[in-house]
Amino acid sequence: MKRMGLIAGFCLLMGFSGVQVNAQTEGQEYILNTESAADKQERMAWWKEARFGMFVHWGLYSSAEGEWGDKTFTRAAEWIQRNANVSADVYQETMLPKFKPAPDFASKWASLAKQAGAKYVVFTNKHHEGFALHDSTQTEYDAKDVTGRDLHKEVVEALRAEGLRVGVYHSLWDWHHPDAPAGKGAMNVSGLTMEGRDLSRYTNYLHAQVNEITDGRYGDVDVLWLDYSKGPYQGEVWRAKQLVELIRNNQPQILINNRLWQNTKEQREDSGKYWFGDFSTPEQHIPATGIEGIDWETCDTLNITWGWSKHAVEFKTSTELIHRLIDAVSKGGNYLLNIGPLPDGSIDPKTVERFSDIGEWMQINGDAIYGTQAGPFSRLPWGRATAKEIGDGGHRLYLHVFDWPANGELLVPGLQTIPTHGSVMGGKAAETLRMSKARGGVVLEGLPTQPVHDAATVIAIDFDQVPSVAPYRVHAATDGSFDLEPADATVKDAIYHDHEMHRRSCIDSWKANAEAQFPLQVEKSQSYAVQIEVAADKIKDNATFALSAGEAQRSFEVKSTGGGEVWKTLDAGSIELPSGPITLTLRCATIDEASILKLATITLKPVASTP
Ligand code: JFZ
Repeated sequence: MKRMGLIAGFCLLMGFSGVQVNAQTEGQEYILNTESAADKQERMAWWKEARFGMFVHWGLYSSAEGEWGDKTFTRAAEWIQRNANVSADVYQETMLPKFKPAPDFASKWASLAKQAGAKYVVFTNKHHEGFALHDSTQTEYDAKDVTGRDLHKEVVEALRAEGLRVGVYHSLWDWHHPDAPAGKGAMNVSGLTMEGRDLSRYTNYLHAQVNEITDGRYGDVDVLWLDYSKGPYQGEVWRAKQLVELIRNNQPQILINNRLWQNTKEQREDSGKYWFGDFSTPEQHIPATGIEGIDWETCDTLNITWGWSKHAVEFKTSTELIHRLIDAVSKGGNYLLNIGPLPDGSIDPKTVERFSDIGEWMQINGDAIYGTQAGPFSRLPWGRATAKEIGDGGHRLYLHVFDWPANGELLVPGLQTIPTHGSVMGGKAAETLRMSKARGGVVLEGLPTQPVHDAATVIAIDFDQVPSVAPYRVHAATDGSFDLEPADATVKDAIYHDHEMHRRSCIDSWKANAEAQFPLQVEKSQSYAVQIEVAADKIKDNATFALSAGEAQRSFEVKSTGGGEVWKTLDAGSIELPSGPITLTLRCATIDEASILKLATITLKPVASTP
């Protein structure tokens, strides 16, 4: 609904002034929260307890189902307006007649989230396409004007009815508004320019719509998920400071994500002042070791699109998703898992199946997720760990075992404190575990030979003190060989990438003198044959590397493998490893700058010693 008088009044009231388009970095100079760290912790408390949320991408774009004319989209189907390069007029004309939400779609979303064990839901109030689900006085491009229903209200009420916290996604871009960013540096349909556009009119509109969704007419808002900033369009271009003040004034307890700014590594690591928002938002990616000193939430897709596409048929399995939830939480983060409902708001069977599977796992193991923190291990060969304080100075570790040991025995490598009590979650009460120090850690014996759950079975172990954990070392497998993963290394002057969808974890961007150091526990001094898995391209002269451990050293060369995604295993000769806790160092001796060189696994196989 559009009421011009109200807007003018609102703008006067808010004291809107001219826009400062050049003040890209001003956001860095102020701190959004002047509250104490303790007050911030209190504000974040429910969110850190929750650990698991459901994201919903649903709007007009859902009705395109990933198809525009003869073009199809498997990825980012919510971007179809821009990616099929459709003008706002044609898009509106095509999409509005298709928008026919089912009567009870919102309660279905809420019960799916509830059943899966999610504690909060973030839904797209307005995505980049500009169509708003709430009844906006700023535009007729909203659900109320089109369908007669305030869909934002329907969703919020359905979520509250299930006891879920309410998060609202609101796009900073707008492909419908005639004054929104366009042209150079902006995310919009191509061919547009800023000519004739008045950005200050758009930021007024943005602020006014954000005010509508936070001023209390839809009750409390627990999270505001703004999206997103890039290059010249960030911070004060959105009049970020004023916007944040408006939001905090409306909802003092609200949590705001970090996307009013572009999040460079430096910005994320500037943890002393959290001007980047209340939490950081890695996307479809779980940071290898979490993010030190910052609250964060990985948002993730079931397939590779946020909005529904009938072409996105490859879904992660329920097991993969459960592992990703555990992985994020074990590193101190939250996990926000997306659904892309169908055009009428209903949910496809594959999505329902996965959320039900997660719910089934959470029924048994919720205590190992809710209210937990990052576990104390940098790496565990069989899974992950989360941690919790249990009162009276007691501590509990939850061992999430992905690969269940068939012999009833599990080594917790590096653990130096013997637990006072251990039990398998969802296991038989009668089982008693024997726990003792051995093999550089604690060995648990008497485990059931079958896992409780195929994706992950959790063992809860209790301590009457903070358990002590020795730094991680790679141990040999039962056949005596070592499998070194990129994640095992401490990397200097090269870059470690953990596994993302369709990519493998690797170390790349090697410079001369760059190093990867692997901590090993070698039982027996002997010679090992070295195999190295690489993908390499654009290498003019061969790149040369040196592998060393103590006195032993071995050099080898790497040639192009025929492409940056073409993986080959190369023999790097053999090396004599001393016994004990050792560091195996891989150093890049020479490399030319234009080279692409990715290193994945290193395998060391014992060479039968000649008598
Ligand atoms: C954004 C949206 O564009 C996307 O549709 C989805 O809503 C996701 C959760 O958030 O994705 C981004 C955000 C930032 C960049 C790219 C995609 N970026 O900075 O390049």
